[in-house]
Parts: sequence; structure tokens; C-alpha cells
Amino acid sequence: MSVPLLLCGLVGAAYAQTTANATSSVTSTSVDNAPTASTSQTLSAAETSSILWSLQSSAPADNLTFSSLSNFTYTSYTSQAPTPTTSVATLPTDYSEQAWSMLWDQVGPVATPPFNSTVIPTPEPSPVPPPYGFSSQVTTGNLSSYQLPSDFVWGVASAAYQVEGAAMEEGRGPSIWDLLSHRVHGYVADGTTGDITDLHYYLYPQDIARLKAFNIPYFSLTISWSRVFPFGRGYVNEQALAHYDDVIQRLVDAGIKPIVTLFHWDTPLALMNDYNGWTSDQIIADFLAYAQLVMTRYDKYVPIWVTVNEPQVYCGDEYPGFPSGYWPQYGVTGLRAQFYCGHNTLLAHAQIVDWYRNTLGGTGRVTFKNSANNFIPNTTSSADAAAVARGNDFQLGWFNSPVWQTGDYPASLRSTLGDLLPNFTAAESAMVLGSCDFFAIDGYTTDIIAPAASGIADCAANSSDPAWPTCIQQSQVTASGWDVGFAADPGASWLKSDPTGVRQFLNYLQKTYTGPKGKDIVLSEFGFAEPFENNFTALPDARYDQLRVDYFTGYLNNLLAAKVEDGVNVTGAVAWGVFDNFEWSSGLSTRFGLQYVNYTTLERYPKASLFTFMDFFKQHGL
Ligand code: PNW
Repeated sequence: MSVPLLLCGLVGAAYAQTTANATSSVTSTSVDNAPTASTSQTLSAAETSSILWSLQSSAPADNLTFSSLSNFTYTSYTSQAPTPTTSVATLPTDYSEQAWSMLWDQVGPVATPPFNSTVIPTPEPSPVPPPYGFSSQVTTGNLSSYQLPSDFVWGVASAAYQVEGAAMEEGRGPSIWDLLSHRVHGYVADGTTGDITDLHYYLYPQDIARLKAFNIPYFSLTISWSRVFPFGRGYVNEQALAHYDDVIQRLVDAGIKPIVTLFHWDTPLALMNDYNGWTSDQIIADFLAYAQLVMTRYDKYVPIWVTVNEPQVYCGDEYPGFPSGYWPQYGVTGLRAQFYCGHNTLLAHAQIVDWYRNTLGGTGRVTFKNSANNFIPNTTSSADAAAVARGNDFQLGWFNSPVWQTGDYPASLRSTLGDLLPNFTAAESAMVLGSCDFFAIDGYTTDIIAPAASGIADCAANSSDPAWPTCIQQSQVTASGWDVGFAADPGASWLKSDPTGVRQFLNYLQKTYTGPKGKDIVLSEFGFAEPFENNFTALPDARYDQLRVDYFTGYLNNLLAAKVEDGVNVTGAVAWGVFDNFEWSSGLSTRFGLQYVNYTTLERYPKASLFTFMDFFKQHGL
């Protein structure tokens, strides 16, 4: 973290123009216009009287204390030319300034942010005025007066590469996503990168102050592995630790509880070069060491830990299809990469949880986040029902049969995949089984399932069948020709709104995984990309996101129905995302935020859906 800088003139109109005087102004600009092209609306003193806190006047009252582990080499990288403080000869890899520069050379030129130090927060208006003529579509009927328990977890989510920006700042090493977005033509549809994105890395004090003004109790964030370990292992970057120390400090000061994810798809590039990332079992020790450092440091302040985000996506979609020629491939590709990645992920997760519980004596809850959709059969035929069961084995059972049921993969995976699927030793099985304190599901949508054209049995026996190995057909169009729900932005073509699906899905997960163990479920991500939101040229038009309002209304009410009427033990709901951000291969132009981001000025503006989200929890007692 740098010395805080009070912004003036040059950048980020919202941060520059507001003062702590009796009145402050909220600037409304045209979308992506320069900060000067703005009209101001002046708020009264009363509206701005709730000044959250300001670095100018006082540091937080109680400074938190952070524990360090002594078995690491700590170093402070100066500007963009890191110089290790001890001899590299003592470590197996070269962590020199030159090596760091070579990694970034592999990525190519990176955009520098408009400013390069942490921005002091300015007061947030409180309350923030809701949209004109707005109906939150709050719960009606039998459920309307139901009060959620006070410990219900609710909040908004982010992920490091998607929101931080500041890609090359303060000693960060590149991750695979820096390389993919820069070097691989077409990998990101709109050609954007995460170089700057929301610049949350320098704007987090304001972002946290904003969450406090909204009374949002939980913030789900990721720590960037390649900030803490620029090479994925070896030297620890002290500037990264100072940064995250302050993030945690400010969240605690604001009364916001952090949900911290250790890995959200951003494999350190050095580890792709060294051993091909998650396809190698070498990653287990490196990820464990990183987890130990971070969990030791922050456990006192973090009630919920997530080891990895959605292994179904990075192992199932990313690793098998990574382009070749950008780093050494080591011969592990395709489906073998998928299932080795999954296996190493499960072992790393289990070792971390075992260490967390038994060595650190951690007090928080720990799990990993699943990506899966609600699968429903295309027709009432028994073949379609069998296809749903098999599809669920491949999306959910792959990770959760080992963790929640048997300590091993589902029989359908074993019999189909043969030696593509690694084996667990008895000790590994025992460690994996029971390694989640609760079930975290990122449940966004519903898919319609039917068997492969050749039928499940024939397909499963024929590895050249195009549907092998899942041997199902997956669609979002029902047998009668209708979409399963209204569609999101074309940049999220996998996403349709199916509110009743989330109720079915929560019931399924409890019946299949958590119920027999007496554990709970958290809907750890759900959200919607408003169609064509990026096409609006007037900010107020973009902010009135009525389909996202409808999505959140429907999903939250169905989650409530699952809890109250069906008895599903669902204990939390976290919305994606805190604000618009870098949507992976769809880039910056597909927007999932509950706040709008102007990528020219970096200003954030609440959308209508944010009020729906907040009003729901208010109505239900939180
Ligand atoms: C999640 N699907 O990914 C991720 O955790 C976020 O990083 C991402 O921005 C968010 O959802 C929105 O996409 C998913 O195909 C990616 O079903 C794909 C799917 C689901 C979730």
C-alpha cells in the first residue's frame, strides 16, 4: 500500500470533487464521458451528515494485529523492479528482478492506471436516494412477514482479477489471465483486459465506505495469489500484505465481515511456466504455503474462508482448452488436464482445511465454492431422468461425492473415465471426506437435460462420441420451444432467469449432500447481466436495470420459500457482483454489477437492483 493520496482534479471525478464540507455534490455524467462533462446535484447537509470516516481526520481507533509466519522470505519490491533482500541462491527458483521482468515480458505491455496510490475516501451520501417511482417488488403473501435469523449471511461479491486492476503495481506478478487477455487474440471477446478495470486496488477505501453506507454486512473478496507471491512461491511481497492488511482493517472498522477466497482462477504465471499450474501435483504444496501465510495472518478477522472458486469452471472449462504455445505445456491437456486439475484441487483444498482445523486451530468456517446449474429433465421420460442424474454426477458429484459422500468420485465417472481419473489413497480419501463446513453453491441458472443422441450407454462406452464423457445434451430451451427464463446479455449467453429453479436446486442439494450431514447451504453467488446494458449512452438509463430487479426478486423469494416452506437449511445469499467488472472472456462490456461503473472516470453508481437486494433483507428483519 502506498501513502494515501488525496485526489485532485486529474482523476475520478467522484473522488476528486466531493469534500467533507456541509454540502457535497453527486455528479451524474453521461456514460463513459470525461469527468468534466457533468451536471451536479447538490445534496443537503442532512443528507451528507453521516460522514463515514476519513483518513484526513483520524486513523482507525484500534489497529488490528496480523501474525506472520517465520518460514518465508519477505521482501519489498521497489516500484516495478523488485530486488530480493536475500540471495536467490538459497531458493530453488530465481526470484530476481530480472525474472520478474521476464514474466511481464511474456505478458506484453500492460496499461498503467491513471493514479498509483490509495485514494482517500470521501463521505458517502446516506441514505442514497432510491430510483424515482421505484418498486422493490418485495415479498408478498405468506412469506412477507417472515424474519430471517440475525446470523443470516448476506452481501456482495468480487474477485481479485476482475476488480483490482493495478496489474503491475507494487510487485504483483502476472497470472495466467494477464497473459490470456493480452496475448491470445480473441480470448476476451471485446479485447479488454483486467489491467485497470475498477482499480479497486487503489479505490477500496471508497468502495468499503460505500458498502458501509448501504449497511451491507458481508463482502466476498479474493486475495490475489500472484500479488502475495509474485512467482506463486518463494519470496513474499510485503507491499501486497500491507495492502490486504489495510483492506481487512477497513472492513473490520466498517463493521463489514470479509468472506475471503484464496484462489479465483488467477494461477500465477510462473507456476504455469514451472509445472503447468493445477495439472501438476506440485501446486498442492505451493497453494498450501500461500494459504497458510494468508490464513495465519487474517484468521482473527475472517469468519468465512473459501479455498477455491468454482473448480468446475477453471478445471472443466479453462484448463482443458488453454491455447498452446504461450507457456510450456508438459503434455497434460484436454480431459486429462481437467481431471488432474480437479484432483489436485481436491487434495490442496483438503490439506488446507486439515491444517486450518488441526494446526492453526482456525475459528472460521471453510469451504470451496461450487459452480453448478439446476438440471431439469427435458421430458418426463426415464431416459431424461437418468441423463439428469448423470449430468449431476459430472457437474456436482465430481467434487462433492469425494467431499460429502464417499471420499471418492461417483461410480459413473470412474467407469467412464478410466485412467483419466486419478486415484485417492485411503488417507487422502479420509482427508477429503468432510472437508467442507458448509456447501457453497454459485447457482445462477437452470439447464434442460436429455441423453446424448446415441443414448447414455453407447456414448459412455465410446470415447469418440462427441458427447463423451458426460453423454448428455444440455440446453436452455424447453421441449415446447420456450427459453427456461428471460435471457441475460449475449455476453452471458449461458444465463437465463429461472427463479423457481433455485428453490428446486436448494432442495436437491440438501437432499443429496448436506441433509444427511446436518450441514447448511449458502447461495454464494447469483446474479444477472442486464441485456445490452453496455449499449446505453445515458447513465440513468443504464442504472434502471429492471430485469436484474426481477431476477433478484424472484431468486430471493424462492430462496426464502425453500428455507421457510421446504425446510432447506440455507444460511446465506451473496450477490454477484459488487459493481461491474471484468467478466472474463466477455471482458468489461458484459456488466454484472449492482453498481454501475464508468470505466473512464472509475465512478460507481448504485443500480435499481441494489435497492431490491437491500430492501429484501430489510423487509425480512436484517
Ligand atoms: C461465476 N456458467 O462464474 C464466477 O465466480 C464469477 O467470477 C463470474 O464473474 C460470475 O459467475 C458471472 O459469470 C460463472 O456457465 C461462470 O454456468 C459460468 C457459469 C456460472 C458461473
